[in-house]
Amino acid sequence: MKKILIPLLALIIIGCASEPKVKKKTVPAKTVEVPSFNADSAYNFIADQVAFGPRVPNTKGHIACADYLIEKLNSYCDTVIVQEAQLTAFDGNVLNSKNIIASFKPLRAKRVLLCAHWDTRPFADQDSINKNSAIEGANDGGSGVGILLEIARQFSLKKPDIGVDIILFDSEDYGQPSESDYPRMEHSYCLGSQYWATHLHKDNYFAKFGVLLDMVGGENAVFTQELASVTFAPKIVKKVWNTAAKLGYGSTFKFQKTNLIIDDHLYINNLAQGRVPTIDIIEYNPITESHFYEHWHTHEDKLENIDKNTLKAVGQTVIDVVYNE
Ligand code: AHN
Ligand code: ZN
Repeated sequence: MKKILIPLLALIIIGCASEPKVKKKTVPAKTVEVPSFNADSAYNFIADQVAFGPRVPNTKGHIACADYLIEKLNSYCDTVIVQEAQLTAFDGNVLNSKNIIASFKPLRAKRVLLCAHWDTRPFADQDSINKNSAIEGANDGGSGVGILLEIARQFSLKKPDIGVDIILFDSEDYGQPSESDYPRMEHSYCLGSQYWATHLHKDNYFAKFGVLLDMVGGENAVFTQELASVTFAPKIVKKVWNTAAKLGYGSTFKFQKTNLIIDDHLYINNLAQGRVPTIDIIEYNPITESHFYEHWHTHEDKLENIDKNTLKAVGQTVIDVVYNE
């Protein structure tokens, strides 16, 4: 016993004696100050959009809202590119479309993409009345953009280390209604994102991942893990849902897998050659037949039905994800 103990003690003593007297540098745990997402501000950005009336392509409200979004993003971001395109809808109308692309640190290689559609639906085909008039689109169109404008405002006050692109896609919601006299057209939704994914605003564009926000302002909304998101970007789904849980939004972001949704993320994943694995944060409603937001494509999709708690849960989660990247 002694034979072992003595050399061991000697080793320890020598070890201690040879220890330099300078304080050891401890590697600080990676803690980043994450800005607080202001849901009142996001709500006001939705109110601003709604005040233009429906944002249906080729209408006055659409043109005026585009100017507003470009001006706002120009005031917060380093660069703004407007990608214009004439896109033919299922009914033969040519939609004068604008994808609005705003960037922080446009030259930084390490970057992420945040996106939402900004146009609104020209019909209320899920309503029982006035089916042929355009919806207000506070949630479906307004909410994702409202959150992204508030995120842009926060990033202008304190820039994240990585590059960030914010894309507001146009002509997402001019899709063919399920009951339609026109011949069936595949891929009639998401025309703006289909255009972007096949005509990238920069050659060789690449982002580590993308997050799409769609119908992110409903009262008591729940967000589940949609199939295309889980298939194309499983790690991003985990990252975002784990972040939400960490922040205390576990009852809003449910670890439940749900069916595929045809939305902008599907075209980014399918058409942009794997350059941006993208997830969709979109309300899943277990009660409605469509499983979409209860007022989806009806005239009840209006400002008074927007819930600031939902905006906060989504906005804070996305900000946290970006700052911890
Ligand atoms: C369809 O309605 C086929 N897909 C959902 C895409 C969408 C419409 N998101 C908002 N409005
Ligand atoms: Zn819609």
